[in-house]
Amino acid sequence: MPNTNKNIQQTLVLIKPDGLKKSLTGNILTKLAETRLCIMGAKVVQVSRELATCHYQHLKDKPFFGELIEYIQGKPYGPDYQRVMALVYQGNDAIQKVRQLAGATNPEEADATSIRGAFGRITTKGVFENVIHASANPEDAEREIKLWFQPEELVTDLYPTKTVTSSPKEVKVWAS
Ligand code: DAT
Ligand code: MG
Repeated sequence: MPNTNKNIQQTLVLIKPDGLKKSLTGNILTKLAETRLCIMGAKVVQVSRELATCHYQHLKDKPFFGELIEYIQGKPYGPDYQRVMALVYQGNDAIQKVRQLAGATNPEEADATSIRGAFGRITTKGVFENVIHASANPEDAEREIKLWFQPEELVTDLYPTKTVTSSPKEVKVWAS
């Protein structure tokens, strides 16, 4: 009998500003499509300092933290690239499959055929421009997906939701 045990996971992927600037979006999505994982949500985000700081909170005491926050915000790349593409993938062993494609954190140490190995670099300031973020474990994935996406931005409720009444506030709609 074939082993049909499934380990369905979700994972957050960010195509970082250097990936957008190097026109790697299509290339990366094609590689990710080979995993046969399912896209549950996708959007382009201009990353606030607050969002960047929350995302990388585990590194806040590192000497490279300041540069890392500027990098994920796309500050070095000019206004057209101050954004990331954020995606949520779901499927069997999603976390390990995407991490494998992404490669090691340090692009110089990453497998040459991985996304980071093929397209990443270390800047003269020591920033790891490693093109892509991928959640490292299920706990990180849940925290990161909840940080980057609201429930209505995902095609299904990946985590329990609740309905709240929000106080009236102005919202922007199309003018016509
Ligand atoms: P990963 O992105 O592989 O999960 P991480 O969570 O440890 O790795 O670090 C987040 C990012 O911080 C990483 O993608 C690049 C940067 N970074 C990590 N270690 C670094 C270092 N020693 N020097 C410069 N940047 C580093
Ligand atoms: Mg990480």
